[in-house]
Amino acid sequence: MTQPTLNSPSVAAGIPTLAIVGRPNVGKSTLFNRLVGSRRAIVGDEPGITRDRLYGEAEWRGRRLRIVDTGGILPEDKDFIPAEIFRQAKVALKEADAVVMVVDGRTEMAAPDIDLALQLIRTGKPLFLAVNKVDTEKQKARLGTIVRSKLGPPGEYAIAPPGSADLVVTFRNLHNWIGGGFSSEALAACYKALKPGGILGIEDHRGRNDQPQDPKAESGYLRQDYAIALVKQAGFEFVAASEINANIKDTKDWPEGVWTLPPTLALGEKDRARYQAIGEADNFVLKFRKPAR
Ligand SMILES: Nc1nc2c(ncn2[C@@H]2O[C@H](COP(=O)(O)OP(=O)(O)OP(=O)(O)O)[C@@H](O)[C@H]2O)c(=O)[nH]1
Ligand SMILES: [Mg+2]
Repeated sequence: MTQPTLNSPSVAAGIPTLAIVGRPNVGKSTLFNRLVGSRRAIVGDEPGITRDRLYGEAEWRGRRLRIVDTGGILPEDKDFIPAEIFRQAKVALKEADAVVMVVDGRTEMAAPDIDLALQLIRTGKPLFLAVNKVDTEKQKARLGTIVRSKLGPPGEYAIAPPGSADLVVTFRNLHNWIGGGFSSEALAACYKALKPGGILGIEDHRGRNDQPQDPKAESGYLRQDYAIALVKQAGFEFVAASEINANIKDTKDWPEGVWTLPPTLALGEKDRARYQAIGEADNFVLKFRKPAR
């Protein structure tokens, strides 16, 4: 049984909250109505129909959930989506325990989808992708088959059939692979999965280049030159580096390593405002290529 609640965050305190986000007009409110079991959210054909956050309650496999519908987020075009809608979606994200990103399965994935996905990944919250507007068998066939694979010890390194992938991207994982002692296996798995000429993208916390690299990367930071050398050792060519996720305010000498900074804020309330003002770590974004032959 589902029961709508008042449009207030305090009503359902203690119940896990699921936020529905995505670009305008992808069907967020339609999903909300389906989950909440009512027509409370207005659904419409023009983008920007939902302007406020809307709360409802649902039950899923015997557990109660609070669901939040939000207005569409379009990261690169703040003029098109009024600032208030963007702000409302951010509030919803902040209070969410998990996030569903809805996309329109009939349109190509575009840069704004990737930007939004990156922003959502950075929240560190469990993230689910919902591909909507797949109405016919023909459209279903276009999506292909989705196969989940595992990466990591013991022995699970076949992430995709050999030579099948055009692109492999990995965000803030390389330091974990190094810490876990399986970075060469993981990089070899990326190499193997890629087609000749395929691209590997790596983002991670950039360490100071005036200090030696800890071979376990326990602070979570990796020197950019160290990362490049490691990936080259796996057979890749270095193509380019981007400063898109750089942060000059990050001095990289924090008591709990990179996790001192948001989004983890490992010290809790201690100096929280200071760390929030610094923001997330200085991150490198590196592009590599598997040699064409
Ligand atoms: N064909 C098709 N249309 C759908 C589907 N789901 C939703 N729609 C339509 O898509 C349009 C947008 O749906 P909404 O639920 O209002 O989308 P939204 O993401 O909440 O949009 P905003 O609030 O404007 O950001 C409406 O006309 C819906 O009827 C679907 O699975 N298939
Ligand atoms: Mg809506």
